[in-house]
Amino acid sequence: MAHRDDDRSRSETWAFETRAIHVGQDPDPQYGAVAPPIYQTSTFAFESPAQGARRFAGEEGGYIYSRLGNPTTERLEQCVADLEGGYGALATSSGMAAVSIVMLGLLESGDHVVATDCMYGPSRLLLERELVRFGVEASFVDTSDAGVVEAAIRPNTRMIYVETPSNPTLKLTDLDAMARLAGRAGARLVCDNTFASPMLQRPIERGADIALHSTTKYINGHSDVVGGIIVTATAELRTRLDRMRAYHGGSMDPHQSWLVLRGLKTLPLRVERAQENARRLAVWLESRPEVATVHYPGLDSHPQHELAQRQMDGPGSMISIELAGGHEAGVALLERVGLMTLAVSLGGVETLIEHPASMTHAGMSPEELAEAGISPGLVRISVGCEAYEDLERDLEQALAEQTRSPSPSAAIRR
Ligand code: LCS
Repeated sequence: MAHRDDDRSRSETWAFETRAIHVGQDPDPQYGAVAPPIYQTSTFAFESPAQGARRFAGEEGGYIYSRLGNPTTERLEQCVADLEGGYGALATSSGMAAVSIVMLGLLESGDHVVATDCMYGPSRLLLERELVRFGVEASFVDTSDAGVVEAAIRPNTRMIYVETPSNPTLKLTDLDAMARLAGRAGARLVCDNTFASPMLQRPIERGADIALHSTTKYINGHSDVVGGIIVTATAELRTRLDRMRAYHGGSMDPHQSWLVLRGLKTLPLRVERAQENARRLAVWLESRPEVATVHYPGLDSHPQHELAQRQMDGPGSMISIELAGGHEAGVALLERVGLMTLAVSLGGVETLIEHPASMTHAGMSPEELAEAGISPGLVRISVGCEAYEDLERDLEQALAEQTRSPSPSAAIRR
């Protein structure tokens, strides 16, 4: 099962890099295959009717049906739970399945949630436009200010939901402060840890009840799988969300799990390389006259640089910039980059660039976007693992071109 076992005691002496490669990834006991087998099956045979009955009654371990559990998926769950310092994990068919299983599994009619105002658009819309139909209320506030969160807490607040660093503004939320507030309020602290990955931030070690991810991003890292994972601090939470995952139906499938497990082995290498590129690119961008603001927690100019150093093991590889020329200049940049790919998503080995207000966060109203600090000219870059010089050269030519002539689409509009 995907929780602490004998493997765990061995892993406690291992560094993060070693655990990413070995926890849950012992050679296959049947043939010694070093790469874990993909148990590509929907269902598992019982030896007898009595055994089937015992498994359904929970009196005997073993597998029943892949929506409920699968050996390949459990290897991934064991590894990510270990990397996050959690009790156990539940892999899901997408990051949004992880978000919705956590919300559906833990919230009841009459409950109130305090959530980060600037977070991945659909996570916010799920609370704001859908769960409201079931009597769940949410306040979206600037969770980077603990005082604001404290003031938003009501007697019926049952969850503090944070995304740190936030998508796409790279604002940070102080997890120690949130854990204290949640503890006092009798609420659960849930952290979407997608932007940091367990390599750079482990919310459960800071008192969160749940850390969740879109494994589509850094954990898999190759832009070839959509997936998610929920890590719980306790056995009780894992049991509760395991039940909700069974009803919700958003379990990760074995082939998806195998691919994510393969990507996970190189998480430390990829994160280090991409972060090094991002650090250099952020400094370079800050020096450019075409760029008005660079949002990157690794810069001294980031308002929460000190918190980033305290709470994270590195600032990561997501950068947002606002161009001096506003929206039009942002669009022109997107049109002129060559190496960087114009696409949503993030956390892959290739550098991606997008425009949040019209793409990832398009479901939010202009007022909500303004409140969340997502300006019309904000451009988000997921820095990848290419050679740094090639990335700088690509942005250099796209920005230089901008000062020479207006954007082709701006010309068309005129
Ligand atoms: N949480 C965060 C912080 C995300 O960035 C995303 C997806 C999700 C959850 C949902 O995960 P999914 O279901 O897509 O696996 N973020 C995306 C983005 O910024 N661009 O495209 C998807």
